[in-house]
Amino acid sequence: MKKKLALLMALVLVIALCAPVAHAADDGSLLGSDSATVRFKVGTTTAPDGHYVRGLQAMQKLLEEYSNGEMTLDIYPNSALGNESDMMDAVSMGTQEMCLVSTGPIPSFSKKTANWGVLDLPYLFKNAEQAYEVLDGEVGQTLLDEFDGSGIKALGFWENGFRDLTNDKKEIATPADLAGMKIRTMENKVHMATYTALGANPSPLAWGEIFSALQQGTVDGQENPLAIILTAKVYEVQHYISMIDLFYSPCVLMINEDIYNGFTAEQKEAFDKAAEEGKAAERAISKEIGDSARAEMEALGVTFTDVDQDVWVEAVQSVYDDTSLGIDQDMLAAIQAVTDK
Ligand code: EAX
Repeated sequence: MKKKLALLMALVLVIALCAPVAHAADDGSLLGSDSATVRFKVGTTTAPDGHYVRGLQAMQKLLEEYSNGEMTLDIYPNSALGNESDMMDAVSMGTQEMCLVSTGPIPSFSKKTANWGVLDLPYLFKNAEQAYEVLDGEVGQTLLDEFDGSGIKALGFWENGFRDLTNDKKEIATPADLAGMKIRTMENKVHMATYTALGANPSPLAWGEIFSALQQGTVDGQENPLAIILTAKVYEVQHYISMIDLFYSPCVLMINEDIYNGFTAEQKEAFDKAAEEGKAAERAISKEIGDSARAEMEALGVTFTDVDQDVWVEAVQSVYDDTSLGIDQDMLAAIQAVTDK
């Protein structure tokens, strides 16, 4: 009997050792199973407990499952592989396999991707469902296809979220309260034009540089979805949050184009399926973190201000008329056909 039990325990141990297990490494990366032979380094600028990384972990698991353990992701959070525009360059050149980045740097990536600026317009979508309808539909596919031949295969729209405003000076309820304040924006000209229209002084910076800028007071505020503000601990240095929901911010999963085009039919099927289901998982996690973020930060002493968004919508209308921004009007009309329904 004892012998049988010992044998059983030995068997359980062997199975446990062979089972693919993802694990965290000393450098903060979240590596896939050791046994996988086809591995992709994927970078994000966001925190390990944030929605980008948890979504990628969901994809990591699915990819291992669908490829029967052959393929995996090695996830590098917190800008460990560089800022978003550097990672896009690295993926296009093949020195990094994958990244999950916000759309902020995309319009300045290439001539063809300049028309992505339409997605950066303020108050373009009223809710996430409208955004999903557009981004998962024809307009989204047209935008993703603009990457063809660039070295990057853009796979799909994951979620960053609606962007709200933080600062450490005072409650901000109207654009007038923002007058002259220095606000960190993404390195994106439509976002910068929007803050200029609101009367603020936009200061474009890569995400990795903003924490110290906020701490040292070289900028007064910044904007990001609540899920990012919470998981990146921005609330430690910014004690006021205004619920302006100014932009809906998607993020995009990217892989080096040669790697993607070199997949066998089976690898492509496994990868596409894991990426598509990873996207759905990530959007759900984004909602879950976002929904509880306000209460969590209120409990930590952050002051939230609900604003009359109509006043803000009105204040940014000039951005829609600014022809110097090169907004693709046909694409805007196609998006508004959905959002005006
Ligand atoms: O992609 O730069 C930003 O504000 C982004 O929201 C962040 O890096 C996540």
